[in-house]
Amino acid sequence: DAVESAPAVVVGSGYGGAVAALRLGQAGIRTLVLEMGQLWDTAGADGKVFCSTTAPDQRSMWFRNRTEAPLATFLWLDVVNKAINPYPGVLDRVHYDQMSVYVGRGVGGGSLVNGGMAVTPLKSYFAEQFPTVDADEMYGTWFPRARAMLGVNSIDPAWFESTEWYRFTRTSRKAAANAGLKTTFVPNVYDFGYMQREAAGTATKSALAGEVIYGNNHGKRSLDKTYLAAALGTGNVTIQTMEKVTSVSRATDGSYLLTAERIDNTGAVVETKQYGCTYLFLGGGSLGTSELLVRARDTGALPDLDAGVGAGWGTNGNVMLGRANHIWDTVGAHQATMPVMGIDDWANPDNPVFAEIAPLPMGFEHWISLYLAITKNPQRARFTYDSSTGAVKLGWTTAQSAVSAGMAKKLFDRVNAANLTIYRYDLFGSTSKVFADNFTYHPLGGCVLGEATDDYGRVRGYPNLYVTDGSLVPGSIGVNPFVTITALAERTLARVLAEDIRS
Ligand code: FAE
Repeated sequence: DAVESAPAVVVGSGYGGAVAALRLGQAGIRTLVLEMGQLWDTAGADGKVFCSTTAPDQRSMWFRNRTEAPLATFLWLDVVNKAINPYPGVLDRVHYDQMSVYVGRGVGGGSLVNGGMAVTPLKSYFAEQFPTVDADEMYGTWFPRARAMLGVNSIDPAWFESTEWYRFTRTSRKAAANAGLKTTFVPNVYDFGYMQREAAGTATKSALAGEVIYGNNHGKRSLDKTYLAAALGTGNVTIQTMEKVTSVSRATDGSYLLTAERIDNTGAVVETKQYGCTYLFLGGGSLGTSELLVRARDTGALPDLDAGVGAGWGTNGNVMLGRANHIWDTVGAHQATMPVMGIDDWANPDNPVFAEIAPLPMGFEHWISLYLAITKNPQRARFTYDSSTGAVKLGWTTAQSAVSAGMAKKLFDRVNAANLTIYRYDLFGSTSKVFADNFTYHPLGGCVLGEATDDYGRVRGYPNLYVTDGSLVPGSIGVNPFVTITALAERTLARVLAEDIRS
């Protein structure tokens, strides 16, 4: 087969991949981005690119017969999920033995489906997680650069206090305050000016129309509108879609070889392609990058990869839960899909938790306060290669999730006690399931910075091979992770361009 060559190849177009693509393109380096999902720029028969959470169709999920939303049931009824046709939809739920992981698929990766919360971690916790990284430089240079490039903005506090669309957040804030807990506004990449126009009826509704985990048609500054648009604008970057990289190896001259499978809308492999490059940047996310490298090491394709490849994986302590409010504490039939506030109890040494106040836009009053808690769960797991099936498995166990659930319970027992409220028992599929600790939105680790790589994301043992995504983060960062992933990628690219490529 013919090998298509480029000086640089980037695998994946999420945060890590997008930063690499832009900075390489700006440096004048011809760069090929390989993305397994599709480019989301074409409207369907309904005139929309993406479908909403309330009326999901084939665009919602990655090759499924049925949607798999995080909230499985309402009043124990199977009313949330819908039958759909298998199609390369935008949200995937990857099932491992005892943990499932939500990830975005498409040009922009997770930025297409996430809640847009753009949170910079506490400096002290960042320094704890990345002891070899200069935290002053991160907070002085790379975090500000990431926030500016991502288009981070904040909700107007006066509008927040008055709009019906955030009543659910104000109700949760009151419940937290009654328990003596601190809440804090969190910035977002959704354009709040646009959202105010949605509320005023002068712009097409998106965040105010239930759009989020299956994509936003308006208002969201996803990576295809920021980093990737700028990358394409350099004229040096090409993005190939619907191509999944399945293996990586090294040629005798030290260049890298990749195999990619191009699929069609049915998922059938229509072409197997070979790529060659001098510089290879892995941005397939914690799952994608870890899988490629673990397989490469354990099949002997890249035998010198460090034993740390595949290790240090965590869920960022994610747990989802709902509380039932009193009849007089309404949450509103109208809810914006972009979270703007969290309960910040991270400084509590006995039980550090940061819990985002999550929307549950069902179009009617349901009195539910929903939360996505980020707990400081110290448990970590490892990816392993199963030579009998060729699959890469994740060793995370139910018992490890229980640690997160226990921490979330400790915090929300306080909230319930202070408010004389109870949990919702009907949301996660079975009567005993109050804490949804069996999935995560925040897969982190598998190729941890300073362990499987050097302190800049250079993969140990393999010159010109770099990791730029969430697999660098050691399982926990205490807040929603994409600002950290972006800032670390900016730092890596600056260093690599100066020391390895330009010189
Ligand atoms: P990611 O964005 O996952 O990008 C990886 C890309 O690589 C994807 O486009 C894949 O399709 C592609 N890919 C993977 N493997 C291959 C392969 N072998 N060949 C070709 N392409 C491949 O990685 N984070 C926040 O900070 N704030 C939030 O509000 C927030 N909300 C979230 C809500 C949801 C529903 C989800 C799922 C996630 C949320 N996150 C949030 C997490 C955030 O989106 C995630 O940490 C980042 O997207 C991870 O960035 P990476 O660059 O690591």
